[in-house]
Amino acid sequence: MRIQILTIFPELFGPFLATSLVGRAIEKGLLEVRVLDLRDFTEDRHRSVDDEPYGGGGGMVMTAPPWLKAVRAAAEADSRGEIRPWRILLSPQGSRLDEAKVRELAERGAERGLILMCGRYEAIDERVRRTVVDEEVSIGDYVLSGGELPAMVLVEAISRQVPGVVKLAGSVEQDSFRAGLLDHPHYTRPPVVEGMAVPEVLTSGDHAAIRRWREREALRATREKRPDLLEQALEQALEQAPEQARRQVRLTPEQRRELERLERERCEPAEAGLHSDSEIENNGGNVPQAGSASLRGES
Ligand code: 9D3
Repeated sequence: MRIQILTIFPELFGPFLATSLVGRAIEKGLLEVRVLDLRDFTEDRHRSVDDEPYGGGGGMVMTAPPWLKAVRAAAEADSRGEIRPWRILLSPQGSRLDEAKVRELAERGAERGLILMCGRYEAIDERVRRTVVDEEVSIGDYVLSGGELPAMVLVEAISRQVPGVVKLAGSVEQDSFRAGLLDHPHYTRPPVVEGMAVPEVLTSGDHAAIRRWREREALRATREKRPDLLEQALEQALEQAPEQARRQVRLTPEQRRELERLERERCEPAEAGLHSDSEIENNGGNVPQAGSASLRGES
């Protein structure tokens, strides 16, 4: 996949593109990233890319001419016959990036390449958006100083979708039961950390029990930290497959029962349900952990 980035701060991308997963993807030739300095497309002595806003008001606006030149040059460099690269403006006005959008952009990128346009200052002249932008993307509702970090976010997320970049860890089957849910807790050596032991089930060697524990803890984590994701999964189920929704789309019947059990548990006193952090700290290395004891007891 070919990605071109337009920015007035090309130096921000150096270490990012040389490091870790993205660095290896580029090394392996799975990904090609070209960073272009917008100032190279200016015509004046000062290489200026901004000016005062028509109509007044604070802040500066990026001027259209360098953008039009730069985007067209980048498109020219990566055109495949009639197909030109997909041009994305990173912008607070864009639609919010999520994993579905990442997959969509990864597909488009594979077909035609991507141009990522990073703005700075208060805004970009509207005529840029109207002439050389296919899509506006935001990475979330908070204020940054420009599109460079969002572009890196996009590059990293998209790289992970390129075949061969991420080595497949865990089975597809394992992944599907957690689709739309948060991950379960993880543990590694040493077995005891400041009095906190590893849940017994994980060292039991009982793979079916481990699977059930992980599934349950994924549900618990989602309910506790991102209840909106559970609602989303159920909503999607109702929209996409009204008939099957009751049975299952994103959640298996077992998961549904588990969720109902967790819901009941939430209404009961704390000792009957989750162990608090202090209990875990004070249990001197004894095994009961994050709810595993009570859930074992119930089933
Ligand atoms: C405080 C300035 N804002 C006035 C309402 C407008 C504004 C202009 C330029 C806010 C941010 C920026 C620079 N940000 C981006 O270019 C940007 C961004 C972001 O700030 N948040 C999340 N995603 C993105 S993508 C590009």
